[in-house]
Order: sequence, then C-alpha cells, then structure tokens
Amino acid sequence: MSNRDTIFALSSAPGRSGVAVVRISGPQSGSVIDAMTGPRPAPRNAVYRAIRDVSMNAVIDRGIVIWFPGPASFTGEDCAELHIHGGRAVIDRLLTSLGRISGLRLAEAGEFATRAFHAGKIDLAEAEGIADLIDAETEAQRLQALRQADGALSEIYEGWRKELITAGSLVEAAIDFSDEADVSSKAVSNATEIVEKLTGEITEHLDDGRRGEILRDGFRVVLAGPVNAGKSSFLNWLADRDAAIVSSEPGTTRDVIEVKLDLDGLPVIVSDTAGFRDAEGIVEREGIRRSLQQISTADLVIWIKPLGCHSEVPVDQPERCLVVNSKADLANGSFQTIAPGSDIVMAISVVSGAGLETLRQEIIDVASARIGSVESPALTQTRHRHLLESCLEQLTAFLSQEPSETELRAEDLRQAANALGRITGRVDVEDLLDQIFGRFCIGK
Ligand SMILES: Nc1nc2c(ncn2[C@@H]2O[C@H](COP(=O)(O)OP(=O)(O)OP(=O)(O)O)[C@@H](O)[C@H]2O)c(=O)[nH]1
Ligand SMILES: [Mg+2]
Repeated sequence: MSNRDTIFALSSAPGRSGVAVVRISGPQSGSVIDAMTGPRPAPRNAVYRAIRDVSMNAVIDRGIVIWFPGPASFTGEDCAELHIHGGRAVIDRLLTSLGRISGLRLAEAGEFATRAFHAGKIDLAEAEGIADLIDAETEAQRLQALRQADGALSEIYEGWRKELITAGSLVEAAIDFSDEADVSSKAVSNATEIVEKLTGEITEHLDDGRRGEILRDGFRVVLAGPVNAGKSSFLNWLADRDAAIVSSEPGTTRDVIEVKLDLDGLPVIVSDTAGFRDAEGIVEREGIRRSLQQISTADLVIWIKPLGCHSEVPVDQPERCLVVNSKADLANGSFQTIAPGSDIVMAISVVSGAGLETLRQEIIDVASARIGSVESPALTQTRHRHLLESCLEQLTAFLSQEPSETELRAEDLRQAANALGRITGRVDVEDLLDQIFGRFCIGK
C-alpha cells in the first residue's frame, strides 16, 4: 500500500440502493473533482453537480459532491465523496472511469482507515471500535462500539501507560542517584506505590466476567435436555420462525442450530441441540457429543425436560443453568412455576403459551446481569485482554524483584508500558496492522 496513490472505493453497501457513496483519498482527489464535476466546491459543502467520465466527456450521473481537503479529513489526506444513484450500472461506470485516471487505483480493504491511523487520526483501539460499529447488530453493541470508537478505552489504557512511564522515570532516577540512598529509595517507593495501584486497577478491569467480550460476540444460550422435550419448539417460538424441525419423533434434532437474536437490544445467540438419550446411531451420538460441547462453552444452559421427567443435568456450575419443565399443558394446570428450594425451575408450554414470556424475560435478565451496565467502558477484545495480561505479568515481576535490582525493575516497567502501548498502537505495531485493518471492508 503506497500512501502516494490516490485510492477510491464504493463506501456504501454493494448492490442496488437509493444512493451510493464513492470515496476518494490521496493527493489527486482535488484534481479528480475539478475534472469530473467542475471546480472543487468549498470545503465540506455538499453541492449538486453533473459527474462526468473524463475520457469521454459524457455525464455518468448527477449527484452530490463533497470536498474534504487534508489534513482535516478522515484519512488526513485530501478526500472527496461522490453521492450518486445506487444503481449497479451507475456505480460500475463511475468506478471504471476513476480507475482509468492515471495514479488512481481501487482501495484495498481497510485502506482508508489504515491511512487515518498512519496520519494519527485514530489509534488502533479506536479503529477496532469503528470496525465493531459497522458490525454492531443490536443497540447495546452499538453503544459499546461507539464508545470505543470515540476513544473511551484508549483513554483508560493511555492513562495507565502514562502512569507507568512516570513510575519508570522514577526508577531510572533511582539508578542515576544510587549514591544518594535517601533520594533513591524515595523514588523507588513512589514508583512501587504507582505500580501497586495500577496492578489493582488492571486486575479489576480484567476480572469483569468478560462482559465487554460477551456483548461484542453475543451472549450464548444453549437449549439442551432429553429428546422430545420441546427444545426446538421453544427455539422456534423465541425466534418467531421455523428455525428448527419439530416432530413427535424423539431424536429429531441432530446438528446444532444457531439463531442470532436481538433481545431488548442485547445480542443473544441461541443454539438448539440434539436431545439426550442412549443413542444407537452414529449420527445421533455425534449430535449428542456436539450438544455436550455446546453446553461446556455456553454462557447459559436452559435445560428443558418434560414435566415430571427426571434427568441428570450435565452442567457443573448451577449458576450457568436454568431448569425448565416443558409441556406444562399436559399437566392440567397442576404444575409449579417455581419449585420450592431449588434455584429457578419454571414451567412452559408452547401449546398454551404458559411461561414463555417469563422464560424469555429470564434470559434477558441473566444476560443483562452478565453484561452489566453498557454505560461504563469494558474490555471488548481478546487482543486487549492478552496485552493487559502481559502488562500485569511485568508489573507482578516488578513487585516481586529485590528492591536492589533497580535495572531489572526498570526494564519490567518498560515492558509493561510497551504492552499497553501496543493496545492503542503507540509502539511496535506493524505486525498488528493487517490483523486489525483486514477486518474492514473495502471503502472504509
Ligand atoms: N403438548 C405439548 N407438546 C409439545 C410442547 N412442546 C413441544 N411439543 C411437542 O413435542 C414434540 C417434540 O417437540 P420438539 O420441539 O421437536 O422437541 P425436541 O426437544 O426438540 O426434540 P429432539 O430434537 O428430538 O430432541 C413435538 O411433537 C411437539 O409438537 C408443549 O408445550 N406441549
Ligand atoms: Mg429438536
């Protein structure tokens, strides 16, 4: 990727639409606008123009032209946007015309955002926030991603990094003044105080029950239980469509059926699984193996069993499991909704509708309790978690070193600050660029 090229791409979704947006970034943006639409308009003003194919001097379409001279643009370079009618032929013709201009080429995926990063417009954590904002499917995900894109996480991590740099410079000072015992030991004890405080804060941030990651990836609910219990029937009710086959034949579901739902703004992934029994067939046994696998990684297991049926629940942490009695309509109304002495045992009937809303609300309550308040910034990415863990390791090493090992301890702090710097991209990031910007689509 050369920053001297001028790049362009369709930035709105491909396909037919009312309006399509084509973005241009790089040194030739201004001259392209002059040539295709007439003299470039005042910066950041939307003007209505005819947009021409330069080589044929023919009008491609009429639309809105916006000129964003650098450095006050998304990429920091001269940029322009052409808003045209979103028909396939219109878009194709405009992209072809742009591609024919010497020095212009189609952008690679994430190239606009990469240029914004190199120009210092966004840091890596903010870039990840923008990618998550584009992927956000529910309201809570949108809020979390927007906060990250706006720099809420970067602010926390950069704040910690600055404090570590302060602690590091105190330890360096202790090395420089090692012949003045008073000064030296005071500096080290001040540094230790900072490190102890940060260790506490980072540990607390890491120990958040993965709430930010769950919100980003979806809260995983697994429907499991004996065969023929009504698991698939409940899934279909929850999804409001025939996502899974329902039949009176035990062992109907064999594969895992996953449905993504938006429950009151929370992203919930519900998996219907093969029912449990002593299966003889290879396929059904494989299905049951997959059910167990799903159960082991679920955020919440809903164990659905027909009322009166006794079955052992293969979930080791009871707080991760809700036991539900199904087919309550067959019990002539004599069922209990909450069994005395147990955690939560409720009864549902897909036939009469009893208990269904209560169970749906229970799923939302458990998910929102796990995710916590979406207002406060949470750790959202595994990449950040790993770097924070390695920062913490260095801080622990610092705290456990002999106080006399000042050089080693200074190095621990440098490494710890480096790990934090890699979250936002302040240091040593080349190897991370593809990993982050590769997630973007072309035109972003
Ligand atoms: N009376 C009654 N029948 C139900 C209820 N829920 C499901 N059924 C019936 O029970 C049978 C099994 O339902 P499924 O939803 O396929 O059960 P499952 O647990 O997914 O079964 P497997 O996939 O075989 O493990 C079907 O005939 C359903 O119509 C209910 O609340 N009341
Ligand atoms: Mg089923």
